[in-house]
Amino acid sequence: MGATVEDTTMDAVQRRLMFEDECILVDEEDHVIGHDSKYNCHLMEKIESENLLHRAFSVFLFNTKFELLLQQRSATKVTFPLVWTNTCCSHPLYRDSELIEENNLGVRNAAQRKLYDELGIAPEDVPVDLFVPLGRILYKAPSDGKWGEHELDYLVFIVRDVALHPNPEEVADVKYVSKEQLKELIRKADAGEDGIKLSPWFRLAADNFLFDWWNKAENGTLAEAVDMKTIHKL
Ligand code: DMA
Ligand code: MN
Repeated sequence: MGATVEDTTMDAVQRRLMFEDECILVDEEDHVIGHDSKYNCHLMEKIESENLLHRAFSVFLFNTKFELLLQQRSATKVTFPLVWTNTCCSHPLYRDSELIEENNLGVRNAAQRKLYDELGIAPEDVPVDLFVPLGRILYKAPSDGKWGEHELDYLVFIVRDVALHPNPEEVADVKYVSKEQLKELIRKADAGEDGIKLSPWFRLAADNFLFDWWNKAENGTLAEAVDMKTIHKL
């Protein structure tokens, strides 16, 4: 599909990524079946008419006090602008280094790349071996009428103290939260207080897995939570 008049209002940086980033298309069992532009993969019309599903990841980074780093997406993001979400979300791209399935290395390589792009976290601060992929969810979520997500999303934890240099093109704000502070944020989002909005994938992760996994990370039993066989259809 060609660009429409409306697309010319898209932020230039985000527009470039929409056409440069080539996402990995998968079936509902997460087998690679092809690739398509980030643009096409996020157009609701294409998602519905061609049933496009792409691979994604969501990183949850904790400091060593076990506070979770959240980001607020920038106002220029095409999908879900200004919503609060987990540390970093993006897509492994259709390139050799990010297609490696052994030990989910492709996803871990992509996570390291985007933590630098979005939050300026040095790759040596987040070695790929420290990422712990815990599970996969499959979900669909409209953003506005035109854009949305239909993803097979890898949920990945990492515990590290890092230096942050957020990229304003991507990130409007950041903050670390305790479990209690996150519960309060969720309450506010539900009540529509303070204009707080949470991303749909973060909400699904929080409702289904996050707090249990967070406890296990603190107790040193996170390995018990790993289930990379099931794909949770949420
Ligand atoms: C896409 O995130 C991934 C998920 C899990 C929603 P995004 O829109 O932030 O991607 P990108 O950072 O590549 O624009
Ligand atoms: Mn996506």
